[in-house]
Amino acid sequence: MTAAGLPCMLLRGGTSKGAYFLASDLPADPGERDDLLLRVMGSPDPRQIDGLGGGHPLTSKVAVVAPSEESGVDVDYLFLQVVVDQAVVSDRQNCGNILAGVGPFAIERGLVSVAGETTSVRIRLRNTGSICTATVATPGGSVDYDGDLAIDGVPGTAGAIPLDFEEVAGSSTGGLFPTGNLVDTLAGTRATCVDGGMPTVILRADDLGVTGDESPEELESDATLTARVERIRLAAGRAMGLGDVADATMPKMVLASAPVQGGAIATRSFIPHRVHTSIGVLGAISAAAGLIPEGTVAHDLVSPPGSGDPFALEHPTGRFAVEVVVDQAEDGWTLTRAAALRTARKIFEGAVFPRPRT
Ligand code: NQM
Repeated sequence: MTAAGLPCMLLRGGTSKGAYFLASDLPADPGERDDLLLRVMGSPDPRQIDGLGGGHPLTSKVAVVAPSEESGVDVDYLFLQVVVDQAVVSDRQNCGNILAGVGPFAIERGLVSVAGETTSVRIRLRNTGSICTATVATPGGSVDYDGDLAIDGVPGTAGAIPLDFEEVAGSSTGGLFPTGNLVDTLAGTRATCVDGGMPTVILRADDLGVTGDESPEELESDATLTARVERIRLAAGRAMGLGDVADATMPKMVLASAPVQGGAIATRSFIPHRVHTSIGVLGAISAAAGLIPEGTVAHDLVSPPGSGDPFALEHPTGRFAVEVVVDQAEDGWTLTRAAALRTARKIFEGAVFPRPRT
């Protein structure tokens, strides 16, 4: 007997792709919900052949959206990373790329009314409690996905969705520099631990014996390198107050090197076991925040942008420019501004038929 179909929308959000659901269409119990989502996405299976997932962490993502009960907030967004090859669904990290599709989804599902040519959607990121205001083009009363913004890592162009973040610094760990230091030595390697919405560890590519312009495949196939990065990550998890991160999808590990395409820095990001084909949104904001202050591990590699210009992070498929302002206050470092431009695309809307329980 075929199980009932589940209302679902598939959207590209930034450089990721995910299944978007109304919370009211999913079981309220997290265990039951996660079991259902594993079957929807086709995990665990390296190819996710029996589900919606695309066999890579960047295409194995879920957004759960609900009207918010909080005044001044339109919708609550819970991000769930469905691990490709393990029966694991994790709510321990945010995702700023999938976030780009939340405003359009909320408008399409009638949770937010169209306000005019553009509609601002104030979103609570339930994974960490942060807030983001997303601005969606809504000419003629409905979401317009088309436009002329190209983002590297996505073919063609689409309509810009500005994302403006609040309360992201330290949202998983309690501080922008959660160890209290700008540089730590972790498993024998210099590192900057930073949390600008995504717990992130910055390493110098040259300290790890690589140039930093390798492809994701080259980095992933270097067993000595990946084992060393993982040792540093486990030490960083403890140092950042995240505990044992062996099964967690963060902190992210960013290898920094001198820019080669006119950006401020070159990056390769382990997320944490596959290497990102570009870089995450909050990952990029966190990395920028951990590179800008003098004294951080790779600050001397940064080619500073002109005054008022965004901070462009080079990555394997191009560049991603973020607006990040970091200030030093009496009680420590603060993230005064965190913003980025993304696009989203509605790909499919209908019902998904989860694989039955085995
Ligand atoms: O850092 C991938 C992505 C992400 C996360 C990851 C993201 C973010 O590109 O905000 O967007 O690091 O797992 O979707």
